[in-house]
Amino acid sequence: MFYKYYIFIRYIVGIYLLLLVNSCLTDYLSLDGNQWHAINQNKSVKIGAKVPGSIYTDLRTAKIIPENLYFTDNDVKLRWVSYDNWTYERTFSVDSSLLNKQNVYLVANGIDTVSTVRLNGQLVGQTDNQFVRYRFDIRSVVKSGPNTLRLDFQSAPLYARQKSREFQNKYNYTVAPDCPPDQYHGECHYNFVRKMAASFAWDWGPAFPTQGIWKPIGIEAYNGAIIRDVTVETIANRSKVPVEWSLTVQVFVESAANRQLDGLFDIQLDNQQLLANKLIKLKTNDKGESTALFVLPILSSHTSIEQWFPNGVANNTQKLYDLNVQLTSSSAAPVEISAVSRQIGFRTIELIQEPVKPEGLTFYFRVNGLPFFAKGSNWIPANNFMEDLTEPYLRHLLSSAKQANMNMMRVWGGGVYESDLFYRLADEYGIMIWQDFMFACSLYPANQEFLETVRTEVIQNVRRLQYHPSIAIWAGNNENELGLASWWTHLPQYPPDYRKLYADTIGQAVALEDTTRPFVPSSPSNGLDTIRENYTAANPGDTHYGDVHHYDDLADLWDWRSAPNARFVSEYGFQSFPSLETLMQAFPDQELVYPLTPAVEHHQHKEFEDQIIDGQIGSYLIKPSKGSIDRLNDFIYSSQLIHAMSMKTQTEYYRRNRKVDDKGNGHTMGALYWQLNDIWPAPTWASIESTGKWKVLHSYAIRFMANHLVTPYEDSDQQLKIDFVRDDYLGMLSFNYTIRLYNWSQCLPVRTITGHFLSNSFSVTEIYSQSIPDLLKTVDTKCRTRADCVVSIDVYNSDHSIHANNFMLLTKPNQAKLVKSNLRVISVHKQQQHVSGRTDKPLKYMFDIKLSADSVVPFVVVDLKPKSGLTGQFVDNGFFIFDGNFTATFQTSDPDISGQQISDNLIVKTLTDVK
Ligand code: BMA
Repeated sequence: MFYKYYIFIRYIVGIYLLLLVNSCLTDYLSLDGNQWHAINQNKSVKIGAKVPGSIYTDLRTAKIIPENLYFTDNDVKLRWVSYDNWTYERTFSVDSSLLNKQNVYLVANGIDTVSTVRLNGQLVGQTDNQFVRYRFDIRSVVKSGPNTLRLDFQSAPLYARQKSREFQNKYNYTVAPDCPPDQYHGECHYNFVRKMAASFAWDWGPAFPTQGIWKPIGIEAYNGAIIRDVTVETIANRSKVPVEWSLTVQVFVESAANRQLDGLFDIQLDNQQLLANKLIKLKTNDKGESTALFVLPILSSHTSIEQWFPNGVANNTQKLYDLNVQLTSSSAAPVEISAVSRQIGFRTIELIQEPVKPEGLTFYFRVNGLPFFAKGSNWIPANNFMEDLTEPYLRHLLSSAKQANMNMMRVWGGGVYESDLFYRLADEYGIMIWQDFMFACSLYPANQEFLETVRTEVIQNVRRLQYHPSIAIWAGNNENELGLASWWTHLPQYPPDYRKLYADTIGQAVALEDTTRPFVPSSPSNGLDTIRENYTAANPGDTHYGDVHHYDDLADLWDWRSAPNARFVSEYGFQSFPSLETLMQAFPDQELVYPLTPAVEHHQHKEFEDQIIDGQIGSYLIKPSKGSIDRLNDFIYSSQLIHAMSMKTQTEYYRRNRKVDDKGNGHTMGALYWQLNDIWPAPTWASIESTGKWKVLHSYAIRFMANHLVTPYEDSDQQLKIDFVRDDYLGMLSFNYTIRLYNWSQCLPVRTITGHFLSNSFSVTEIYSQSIPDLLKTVDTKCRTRADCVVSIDVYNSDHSIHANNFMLLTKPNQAKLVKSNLRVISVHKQQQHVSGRTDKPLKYMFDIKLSADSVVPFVVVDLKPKSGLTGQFVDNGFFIFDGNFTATFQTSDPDISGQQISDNLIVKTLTDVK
């Protein structure tokens, strides 16, 4: 206690002394805002512009291009924007105090992408990597009076084409692939420009190859030095109870090149002083960088640290601590202070790859020493125009992931390293991040110039993001090792180029910058076994090792046996159509008919995929007939059910398959479906539409990713088996189960079977096994065939604090003897209690929607009429009504929505409504 006071008093005295000698903060002049102009090459267009921003949104604001950039084929119609070369320009003036500083730098956190930077007509630098922060020395150029900053951009697709040509001329080979499939309406050679690959189009999104200043830009001026980044390592001493931690803090400092400086460092954790006035002699390298490293023990007698856990794991707390680091440049006159603040979490993370019999290695994560099953999805860029991405929308996406019981999300390699806000929200919501480096579905050049810019990109982004407790793993790229083994096998240069990039450049940089996390060279990869095979495995999708991506659109998608018995499935998916409400944002009403029109097909980038969706609907459900908007709605409804059921089938299997059988099958410890979010209104793999609306899949994910899952399945010899999966660490518990067999035509079960079982923490337990024909025989005429009946299962623990339920179909729905039930809405009521989060989170208002039916009703979808103007989500969807009643929940953050409005706009749909 006394020590605490001593440190505190010393700190206060220190600050006072500093102020006495006239200290000041380093200067920062922001150049963000709307004082910019954008001008095209022939100067026919000159408009006001905004930073951070991009040319498309600036032209939209100026009303030169339409408001709705994602409308029908605007992606193609507006491509001229990206073929022009744009100039961004603004004037500004500076204070004389800034001019007198020894170091004056223009710092651009993100330039998109290829530009020449001039200040007052003088060249100060060039940029060619969207993912890199640039720092240009402008001390001798900046002046009093008006200054003019000008960035001359080059068209990114034209630059990429030119770079690819130059590469071919110089090295005599091309770097595959050249151009995307025609259906993408995309641009070629994204591998030759360090820019969001998906901005050249993807199989789920349009090409909008932007130009502009996409992150903050400004002038930093100081005499001493500034803190650029802070990285941390939290090391647990688990032999002590409570666990004692040591915190390693590395401070990255910038100043002029090759300078010696005295730096006084202060570090606080949640206002507790961990380090006071520590003098470090700093020496910058020729890039002007230096570091200071501190190892700070946190004794439990001082502070008892609460560990950070992912969503739903162990005690499920995402405790964050404020880490404040301050550097006082005492050799500067007057004394200067640079201070940064980071929110950190205390946790350890490990990737376990240990041999298993008969073949292979495990591949799973341990957080704070506990194994957890990674449940989640893949993240794509949420907008082509990052300036359009708002905090409420990001919160909506990440909190929706949390609500669906996800604990991990993969930031896929064809997008961007996401914003600081994105990772802060992931920290807050407990979503662990599998972070790809931004390389996807392509080979890349490996000449010196390219490797150098990648090295800078990796170092900067790892240092920027490293302190986030949410980040679990770094991965070199998306599917490039797979491509090397499967598609791009023809050139001897490719494997060595691949190794230069992912092993020698990215892998080595990560190893130096972040010792706290694992690195895998690619996704999918065989993990350690890929490295044993010199980074280019013959079969990177080997299910005995590492992670796999699994797509088989033509398979029997509702049969778990179509899924691979793999260690970790980091991608699996199927497409569906977004709701009418979302489609209406992109298409005029006359296009909203079934079969699909060419205008709607324009947003389908995957060849034959609409026919495949149709085929899958025909195989399980009822194919909608031709017609207007209602028939299209039938098709949307059906496509979303196929989608939700196929992801349910696979995910439940992956979770059951954690259990190892006597042949050594099992060990699955991760399931991240493809994909969480969308970029525009289109048929894609997403569970959340581009308007933020949940598809049926998202509601299903809440259940199939819940910590307690009861999962029925049919095994060989028509055996019905039911497993109970527990992801909690609550110890041995006792549970009861109730299995009900229903005839489709009535609400009372024709047979009820009960039982109980014990299961332990983090386990998979088989709770029931019975031959389906034998089971049906026991109810005689009520379930003469499989088509007559359906099964529901409930599991409870003794105090009912844990409840899981599920259903099991005994035939495909289109073979089942469904009856048209009298399905009706009984009432819509606002719940008295709102789900409130902390003050920084929006309130959620909940409504109960009571439904009633006279027989079993499968796949009930509740929705609001398009154009209702009401925003929110139905939490349950695609549900079954077994015993005549069901209460669905609607949640919204809009306090003004009333039960009556919901009731007036409610649409309830089931399978027998499809015409
Ligand atoms: C995967 C991804 C993406 C793609 C998705 C769907 O392989 O890595 O490149 O969008 O499949 O095809």
